[in-house]
Amino acid sequence: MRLTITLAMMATAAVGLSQSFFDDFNRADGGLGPNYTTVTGGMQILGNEATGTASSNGLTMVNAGMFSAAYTVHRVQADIRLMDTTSTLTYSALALAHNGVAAANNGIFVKLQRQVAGGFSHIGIYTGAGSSSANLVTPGGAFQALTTPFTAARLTVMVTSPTTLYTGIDTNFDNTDDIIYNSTMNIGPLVVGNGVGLHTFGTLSRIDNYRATAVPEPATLAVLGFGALAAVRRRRK
Ligand SMILES: [Ca+2]
Ligand SMILES: [Ca+2]
Repeated sequence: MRLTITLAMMATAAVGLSQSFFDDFNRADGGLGPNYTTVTGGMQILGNEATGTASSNGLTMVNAGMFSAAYTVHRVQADIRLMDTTSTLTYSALALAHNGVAAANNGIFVKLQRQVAGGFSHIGIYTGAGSSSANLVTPGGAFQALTTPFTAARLTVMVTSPTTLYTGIDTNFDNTDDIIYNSTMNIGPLVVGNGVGLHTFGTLSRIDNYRATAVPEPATLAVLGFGALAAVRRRRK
């Protein structure tokens, strides 16, 4: 009886409660500041936007302390854009459900990449700090061409069920996603966590208005709890 009451109270408490971390990067050029931790590579502020420090893969995480311990960060969103339309390789990436480990099969890492001249031409729905994985399956492939390239968009990456990852691209900033991918996560082999992050390959892609949203959501907690258990098991080995 006590369990039933407790669960009901939790469900009630969950309604309407969420936490957000937001950064518009509107401050002096230089480091991202104390809210971030570099895992590999590096990020900087340039012209009130976030961008990479080098043309290399990488991962920078938002510090875990930005969210209450019992909350699950289930959604990350940002505006991304290109500085020009040349063919130079560059990308902007958002990390979600991440444990801060850069190797393949750790966390989610979604990037929009300029592979050919004209605009963001490809999407990579990856793990770690940009690795393809058989444990994160997207129809059309982990790395695929976009039908219509664009130079700016709002990218949303969200855990929508214990096994499903949603990626939405809003190419005209009207808050309706115009390109959508639903990926299947094979949690267990894919080790997830409760972290979010970002990365840009080179300085020709930018990230702005970065927002991560956390909720006390049982379904999502189950996903991340499983990942945490897997991480503990891995450490014990
Ligand atoms: Ca800004
Ligand atoms: Ca739209």
